[in-house]
Amino acid sequence: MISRPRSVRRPALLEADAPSLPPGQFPAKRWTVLHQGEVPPFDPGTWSFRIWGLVERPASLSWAAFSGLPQVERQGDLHCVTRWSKLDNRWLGVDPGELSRIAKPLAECRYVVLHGEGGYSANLPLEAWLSAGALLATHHDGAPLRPQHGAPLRAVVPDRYAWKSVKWLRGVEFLADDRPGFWEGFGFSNSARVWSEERFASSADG
Ligand SMILES: Nc1nc2c(c(=O)[nH]1)N[C@H]1C(S)=C(S)[C@@H](COP(=O)(O)O)O[C@H]1N2
Ligand SMILES: [Mo]
Repeated sequence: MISRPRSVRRPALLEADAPSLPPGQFPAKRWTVLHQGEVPPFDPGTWSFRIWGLVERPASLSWAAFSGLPQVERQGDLHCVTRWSKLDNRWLGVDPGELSRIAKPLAECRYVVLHGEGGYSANLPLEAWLSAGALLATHHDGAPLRPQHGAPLRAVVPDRYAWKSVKWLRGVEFLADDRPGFWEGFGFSNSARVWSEERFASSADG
């Protein structure tokens, strides 16, 4: 699969305003809230984070244990397929590689499925999950995530459309073969790369 180059023709004014704007997106003035269903409650006493599938050591971490993992700060934009982009975010959270260090994915593992509260999910190649600035975020711009934005934990995958940035993240499943998540099963792109505008499913989708 060949991605289109990053430079895309767009009006000079827009480019100056938002140098990190992918094709077909506009910068949101406010941070939109977008999701299926209700905002789930968070109880730190019963919350757990599961790592399972094709791993040597499946794990279930309490909120206390998860909070003890090393944290990193990372910039990353959210690009919704409905065309708004939330730019200039400073996230704090856990590097996805940390989960691999804990659970040790087997050699044949090639994909992950990110599982949110209540059955929402999104799939990614393992490679994409472990690179490109992805993060398991607990904080945004210096403050804990707000409930409607995924507290206590959300995925941030800046170079894929934001439906892959699963809010209320409760686990990661490691797989040998790809398996579509929630929107990928509804005609949206499986790969969902933002910079090559992979919005909808097509034969070139991978
Ligand atoms: N659990 C869950 N995560 C989700 C969604 C959802 O419906 N459920 N919607 C996705 C979509 S389509 C977008 S655009 C972003 C929006 O994130 P925000 O509400 O923090 O802006 O969340 C993503 N993560
Ligand atoms: Mo979205």
